[in-house]
Amino acid sequence: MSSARSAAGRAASRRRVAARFGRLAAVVAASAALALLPALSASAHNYVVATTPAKDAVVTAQPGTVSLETNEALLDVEGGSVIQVQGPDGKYYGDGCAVVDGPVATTQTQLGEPGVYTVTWRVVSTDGHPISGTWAFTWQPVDGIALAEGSDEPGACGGTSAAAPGASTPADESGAPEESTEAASAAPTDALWIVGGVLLAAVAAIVTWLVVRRRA
Ligand SMILES: [Cu+2]
Repeated sequence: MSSARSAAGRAASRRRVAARFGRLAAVVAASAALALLPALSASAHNYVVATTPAKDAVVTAQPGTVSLETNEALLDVEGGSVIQVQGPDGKYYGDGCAVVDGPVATTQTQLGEPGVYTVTWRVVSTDGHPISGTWAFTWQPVDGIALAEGSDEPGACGGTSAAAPGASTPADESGAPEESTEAASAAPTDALWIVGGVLLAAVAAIVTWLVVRRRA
């Protein structure tokens, strides 16, 4: 009778240990997730929330400007913001120079030959990393609108762009640091957050393992 009772007691004890282990595992998973959270937010880049003209829009009057808006304030870095407007004739309309105002980057442009225009942009994310992309809209000027002459050259600002149209990398959303000093100084910060998060998770896992092992 006493041996049966102690066997039952051992079984109950094992169940308690198992339950404790389950709770600990949950705590470890949660703390690992919390530790990794800053790393995730630190590596999140600005993303485009709106463009003018809108993607695939049909424009009938000279827009005067082309702009994009992101979710957060952009960094106004010398030479970091470029918006190139390229016509169906492959020519450039505007100098590619972009003015940053908070989350918005804007360039001046006068459109020429009707057709599909491609906007290629590069701006500097809040964390110092360049982000880039393209969108297109259709230019269907109504009669009587003055059309601009395009330029064969990308223009004063567009000429220095890493996001030049026709480049083999159309969009860099990966956050790969480019040559600007801002990018170079921001990259280690991201890496530190990630390494720190991983280390914290590892320490939490080791502590849990030691605690569970001692109780078992
Ligand atoms: Cu970044």
